[in-house]
Amino acid sequence: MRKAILIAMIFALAFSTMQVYSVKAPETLIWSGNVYSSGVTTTGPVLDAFIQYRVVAYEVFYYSRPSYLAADAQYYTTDPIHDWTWYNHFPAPGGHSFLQIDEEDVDWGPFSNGVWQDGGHEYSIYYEGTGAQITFRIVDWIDGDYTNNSCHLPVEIYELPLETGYTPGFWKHNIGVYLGYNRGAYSAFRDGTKLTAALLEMYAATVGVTLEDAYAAVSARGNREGQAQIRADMANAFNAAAGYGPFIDED
Ligand SMILES: [Ca+2]
Repeated sequence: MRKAILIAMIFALAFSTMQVYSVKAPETLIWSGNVYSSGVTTTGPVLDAFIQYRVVAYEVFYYSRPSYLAADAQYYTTDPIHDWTWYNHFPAPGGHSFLQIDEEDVDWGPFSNGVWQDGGHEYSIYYEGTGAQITFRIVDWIDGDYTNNSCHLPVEIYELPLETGYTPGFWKHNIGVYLGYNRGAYSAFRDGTKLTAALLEMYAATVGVTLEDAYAAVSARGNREGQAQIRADMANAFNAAAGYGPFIDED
């Protein structure tokens, strides 16, 4: 009898451990590269359209090597210190970022100071693929002179865990394909399973909406809070119906 209880406990423990483990599925590193302060473009891999990835930028470069004046993905210092720990910092001028993606500025978030081993000057964003190669470049917003620059920023791209949900843009595209609003093909989930009309009909039935109404919700226009919430709520209702968690909403 005791043995039976012990076995039951072991099974219960194993099951609960598995459950916890499945929630903490890891991200997968799919690419790493360097972006040089010479201003040349670094081309990364093709990233699937409407699929979120995490992009991480590390370290610092010199926007004026002779003076040891450094910048990272988003911030720069005017203190000529040859060190990871800066005594002052300013955001890139004009709302820009030093490290751009697809030739556009990125909001890399709050300042991060200190040695790279402790995560200093490390920045991370979620990026939705476009079906094209992602590109990176450093823009020197300080003196515009690339001949006095030195060093590079390492960059990494991670695929998100399989249970992560999909964005309003993903559902808008695929429901749009179903309704004939978009030319183009159905997307695949991260595990490679391709969406179909039958799957979309099943998700809509589970959510309790028509695909026309779902489309209207995920494409709710405007940037006001209420409309973003409508888009997010409908996307996450479809995510749940498809067996996924919520998408990562950075707003
Ligand atoms: Ca420079």
